[in-house]
Amino acid sequence: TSSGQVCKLDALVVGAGFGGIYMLHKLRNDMGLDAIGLDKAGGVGGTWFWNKYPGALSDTEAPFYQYSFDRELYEQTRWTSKYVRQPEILAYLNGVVDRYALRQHIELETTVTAAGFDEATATWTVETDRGVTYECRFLINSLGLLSAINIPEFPGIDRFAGRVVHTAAWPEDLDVSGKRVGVIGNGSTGNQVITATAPIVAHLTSFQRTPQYSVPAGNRELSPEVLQAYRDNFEANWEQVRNSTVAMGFVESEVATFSVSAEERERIYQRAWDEGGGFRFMFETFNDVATDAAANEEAAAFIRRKIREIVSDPETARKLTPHGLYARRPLCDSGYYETFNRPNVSLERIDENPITHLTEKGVVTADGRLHELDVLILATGFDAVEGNYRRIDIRGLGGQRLADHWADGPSGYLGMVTSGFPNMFMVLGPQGPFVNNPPMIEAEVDWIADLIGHVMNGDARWIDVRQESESAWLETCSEVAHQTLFPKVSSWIFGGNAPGGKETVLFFLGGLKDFREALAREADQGYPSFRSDVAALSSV
Ligand code: FAD
Ligand code: NA7
Repeated sequence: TSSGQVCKLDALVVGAGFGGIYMLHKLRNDMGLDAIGLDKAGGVGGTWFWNKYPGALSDTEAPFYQYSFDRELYEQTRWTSKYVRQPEILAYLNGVVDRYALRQHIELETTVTAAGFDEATATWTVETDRGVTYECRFLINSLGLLSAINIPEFPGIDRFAGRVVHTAAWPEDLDVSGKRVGVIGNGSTGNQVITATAPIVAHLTSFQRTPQYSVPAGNRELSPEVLQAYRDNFEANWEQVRNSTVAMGFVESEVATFSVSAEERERIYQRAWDEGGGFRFMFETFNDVATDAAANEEAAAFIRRKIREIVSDPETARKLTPHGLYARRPLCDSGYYETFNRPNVSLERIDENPITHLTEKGVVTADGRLHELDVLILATGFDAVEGNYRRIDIRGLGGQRLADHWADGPSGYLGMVTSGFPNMFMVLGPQGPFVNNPPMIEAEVDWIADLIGHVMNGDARWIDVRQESESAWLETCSEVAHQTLFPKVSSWIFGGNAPGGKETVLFFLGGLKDFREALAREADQGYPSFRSDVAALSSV
């Protein structure tokens, strides 16, 4: 395709990560549609193409951080460790693209800049930075929920003579060995990059704004016997995943924290600590850690005691110790707190002593100290869920802009469609479930494909979700969220972490089982939440 060209298609899939790849496979290979994929990246893989920082690792366990729609593919996949390292996931997704002959149907280094819907022709016209225009009936955005990078403003950052890198745009040529490195941010990513780089750099300074609760990942090699057991139990395991809450491949606890003795609690926390895994610690120990403040405090206090035991310098331990609720995405690590016992690692609490500016030589904090650096790593996260949508000029019925429709915050019925934008779908859009992503992506893509099939088999040219259904779903998501402790703590789960963003309900926190039931209800009843260009969808 060359500049000025107009390319006509049945469907266009934007984004070539876990979501976009499966969507494209579904549309092309199962439904026989003329569909292509686009991605602004130089390769497929989405998250796993971009996040090449040292230490990048899944925090879903390997057997469940993959697709389940093709058993043969599952049987062939040979993960080497309990959590999967970024290069292995990237290789896996490249393998998937080749297995289903999708590569020649994905245009890379192509950014979608605008998309507008024409009611008269029921066509989306999609503009790209390459000057190529795509015209399609169905537009499926799979733009990623943790993809639009967040770069906060630090005065003088342009003057800094060293390198500034964001973890999610990690340059392949960057080797931090022997360098003086600063890391801003200590979320899941900061935790990983700090732990992985500390042993190889000359000096590492962690600029920490908020201390975090983290438990060991317990990462270990997966033996052929263990992998075989997962293959042998394929059906039962995935059935369990799809009918669970966080869909992580373990059985969530049904035991309340205070229903057992203090000794028994300690034993259960310790067992989870030894087994490893952040989601396990939060959801496999007791059923109320994420919902009851007193139960949450018991789990948090256990982690705080561990920090005091692990970190030898009491002042460093104090700086690393979080207070308050344990209610962000639960972290796990490969020796994060231990890293601060290293002589070449220092910790600056920038809540107590903020960064004022950068000079040519490094970062200056409020106490006047200059922290000289060769490389500054921004592990400052993402403009979650909505970020990439806001970067495209999307216009629906009557020329309405998505930015205006989402003026009070992003909204998506069942996380996948938004009113006034007919025949447009979102994979992992706003108010989808907050769970392990591959099984939820499969649930969403299958549902979108079914709905597209339903429209194609009928008389309607387009379908559009009713505003009242979208509003009701948002209300449900808000109610469910407020039954948990998550909204009481600021984090990307509720947005507002990126400049200009505001806190809003971005997820359905009711789990995958309930979400899948909502999808099935909508489809089984003939899509009552939708209207179409003919009177009602049920008449198509
Ligand atoms: P992505 O993989 O983010 O792909 C979206 C793609 O859209 C990107 O390649 C982007 O370039 C492209 N794109 C965006 N806008 C445009 C545009 N305008 N034009 C063209 N292309 C565009 N989830 C889990 O469930 N378990 C984990 O253990 C886990 N670990 C993670 C670790 C890290 C470091 C990160 C960052 C995320 C992790 N996630 C994890 C979340 C992860 O993003 C999802 O699991 C999954 O990879 C999302 O796939 P996706 O296809 O929806 O989006
Ligand atoms: P997160 O979890 O959003 O973490 C971002 C980190 O960056 C966190 O420590 C922030 O501190 C810090 N941050 C952000 N902005 C600033 C500014 N302006 N100044 C100082 N520090 C700042 O992103 P991650 O990439 O770690 O993880 C996101 C998800 O991706 C993760 O859950 C995995 O699923 C993969 P704060 O805590 O806000 O004070």
